[in-house]
Amino acid sequence: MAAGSYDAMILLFVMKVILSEEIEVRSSQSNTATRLIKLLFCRNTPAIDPNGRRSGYPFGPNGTSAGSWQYPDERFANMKRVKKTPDDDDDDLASLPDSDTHTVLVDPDRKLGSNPMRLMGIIVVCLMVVSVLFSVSVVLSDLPSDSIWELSEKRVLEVEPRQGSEDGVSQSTEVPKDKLLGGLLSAGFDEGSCLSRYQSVKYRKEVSHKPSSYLISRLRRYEALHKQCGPYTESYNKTLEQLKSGHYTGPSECNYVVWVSFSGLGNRILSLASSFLYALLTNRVLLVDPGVDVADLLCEPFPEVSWFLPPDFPLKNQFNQFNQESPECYGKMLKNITITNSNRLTPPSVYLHLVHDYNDHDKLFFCDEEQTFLQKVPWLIVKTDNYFIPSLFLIPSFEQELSKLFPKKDTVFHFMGRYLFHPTNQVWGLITRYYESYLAKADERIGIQIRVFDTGTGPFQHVLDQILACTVKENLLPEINREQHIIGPSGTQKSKAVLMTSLSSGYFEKVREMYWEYPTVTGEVVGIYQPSHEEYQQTEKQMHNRKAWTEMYLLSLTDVLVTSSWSTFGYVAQGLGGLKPWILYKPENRTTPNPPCRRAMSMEPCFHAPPFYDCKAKIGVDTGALVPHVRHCEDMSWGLKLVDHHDEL
Ligand SMILES: Nc1nc2c(ncn2[C@@H]2O[C@H](COP(=O)(O)OP(=O)(O)O)[C@@H](O)[C@H]2O)c(=O)[nH]1
Ligand SMILES: [Mg+2]
Repeated sequence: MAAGSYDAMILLFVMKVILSEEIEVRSSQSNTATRLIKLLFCRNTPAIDPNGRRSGYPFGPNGTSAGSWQYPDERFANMKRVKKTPDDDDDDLASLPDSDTHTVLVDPDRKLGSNPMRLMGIIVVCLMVVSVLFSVSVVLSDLPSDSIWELSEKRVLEVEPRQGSEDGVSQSTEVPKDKLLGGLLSAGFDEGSCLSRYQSVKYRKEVSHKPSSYLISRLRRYEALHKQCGPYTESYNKTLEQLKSGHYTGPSECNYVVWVSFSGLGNRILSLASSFLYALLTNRVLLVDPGVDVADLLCEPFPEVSWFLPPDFPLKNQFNQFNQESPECYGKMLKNITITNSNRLTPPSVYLHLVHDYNDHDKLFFCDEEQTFLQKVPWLIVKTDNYFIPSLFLIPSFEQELSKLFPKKDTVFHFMGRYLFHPTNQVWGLITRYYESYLAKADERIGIQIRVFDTGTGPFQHVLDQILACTVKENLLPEINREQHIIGPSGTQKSKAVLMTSLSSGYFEKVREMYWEYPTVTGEVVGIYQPSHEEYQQTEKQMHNRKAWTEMYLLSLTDVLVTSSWSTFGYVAQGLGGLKPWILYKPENRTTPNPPCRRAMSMEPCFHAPPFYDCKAKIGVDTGALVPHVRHCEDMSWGLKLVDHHDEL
C-alpha cells in the first residue's frame, strides 16, 4: 500500500504540474531531468512550525500547497514513521516540493505547446517520469526487512480493542488491563508467588470505581510503615519489650493492631478489612494471627515484610481465652473505672472485644473519648466477627480522613478487599480451573448464593420457591415453557451460566433439572453449576475452607449476583465483585417471603451489631439515621451499612 500510494501521489503531482503548464523547460533535456530528479528526491529538511508540525506539505487540506499544515490523517503520519532510515528526513516525500523548488519551477507566463522544443521536452519528461516511477516503486517495494517488521508492528499496535465482550479471559489476551487496579496495588511483588494478585483483573469486568489518589498514597505510606515496624524489625522488637515488661514506658515509634483469627471465613474477611482500615486511620501496623488456615488461603498483601504475627508473640497462647471478662478487656477496664480518664494509667496492651455479643462498655470503643485514650496504647489485640466500618464513619475524629480516602462511600470494602485479599496459588488454581471449565464461555454469568439459617437439614421447598420467584421476577433467569419441547433454532441462543453455592446440593439439583427438562421461553440456554456441597460448616479443615474461599471468589466474578440475607459469605462476594446484589429476604415460619428479594442499596457489607449510642449526649440514638451515608441494612433492620449519597434509599 505504501509504495503504491507514493507512486500515485508522485504521478498526480507531476501530471498536475505538466497539465497546468507550469513547467519551465530550460535549455536542455538533461537540465529538465536534473530538475525532475531534484523534484522527486530533493534533499532539504522541512521546516518545523512552533507546534512541532512540519510545514510545506504539498497536499494540504484542499489540495493546496499549505504553508503551515497538519497531517491530514494519522495513517500518513504512520507511513512516514515506517520509512525511517538514516536519511529519513531527506527522503521524506512529504517535503518534496519545498517552497524553494516550487518557485524555481513556476513560470506563469510561458505557455505549453507554443514551441516544438518545449513539446519535445515534455515527451522526454514523460519518459523520464515513467522510468523514475519504475525505479521508485522497485526501491519502495524492496524495503529492508526491519522496515517491513516495523510496518507490521505498527499495524498490530493499531488493532482496535474488542468492544462489548463480557468475557474477561479472552478479552485479556488482546487488551492489556490495569493489573495494578488503578494504583491500588503495589508493583513490587514477585508475580509467581501469588498469581492471583496481578491475574485477577483478567477474570473481572472492568468496574467503574477508581481508588482516590489519597487512598493510593495512604496505602503506599502504610506499606512503608509496615516495612519499618513489621515482625522482627528493630522497632517491633523495641515495642515488644514494653509488652514483655508489662509497663508502658512512653510513646513508641510503632503501634500495632493484632487481629485474632475468629469465626467463619466470611466474617474473618470482613473483620480483617475493618481492622486494617482502623490501623490505617490510627497509624498502626496490622499484624494477623494466622490461625489454622489464613496463610493457606491468603497471600501476603504488603511488600517485603510479612503481615503474620510471629509464632513467639508473647500473648498468642491467651488469644483463645480472651473474652469480655478478661482483665485485659478494655470494656471490662472501663466498667471497673471509678476515676476520671486523665488519671488512667496507659497499659502496654489492651484486648478489644468487638464480637457480636459485646456489651455497652465494649461498644465505647466507637467513642472519640476512648479513641483518644487508645491512641497511646502500643498493642491493641482485637477479636471481632464484624464488619465494623460503618460505625467508624460516625466517629467525628475519623470523619475527614475517611471522606478523603473514600469520596464514594460505598466502595470501602471493595477497595480494602481488592487490596488485601489475594487467594494463594492453591486456591487460585481451584478458582481459575472452575471458571474456565464452566463459566468463561457463557454470554452472562449469574451467581446465586444460598445460605439457610433455619435449623434442620434442607433443601426446603420454600427456599427453592423463593430462589425461582426472585430470579424470574427480576428477569435474571428466563421462565421455562412446560408446553413445548424445543424453542428456537439450536446453536444461536444466548447462554447463561448460573453458579450456585450452598452447603446443600438440593437447590442446585432442582434448578438444574428444571432447565434440562424444559426449554426457556426466551430460547436462552441455561447451565447450572455448583462447585461443592459441604453439608455443614466445618472449621479447621483445609480443603473445606479453600472451597469456601474459592466459591466466594467465583461468585464475585459473576455479572449478576443473588445473595442470602445475613450471610457474610455473600457480602464478601458482592464487595469484591463490585456488585449490588439482589438479596433474598430471610424466610420466616418456613414461608417464601413476598416479595422474595430486593436490590441492595450498595455493594457494602452490613455491620450486624452496631452500637446505638450518642457518645456526646450519652444517650441511646438511632445510628442509622444520623448521616445520609450510614443507613440500616436491607437484610437486617438493626444493622448498619454504607451507601453512597446518590444511591436510591
Ligand atoms: N463451600 C461452601 N462453604 C459454605 C457455604 N456456605 C457456608 N459455608 C461454610 O460455612 C461457613 C459460614 O461462615 P461465613 O463464611 O461467615 O458465612 P455465613 O455464615 O453465610 O455468614 C463458611 O465459611 C464455610 O466454611 C457454601 O455455599 N459453600
Ligand atoms: Mg458469617
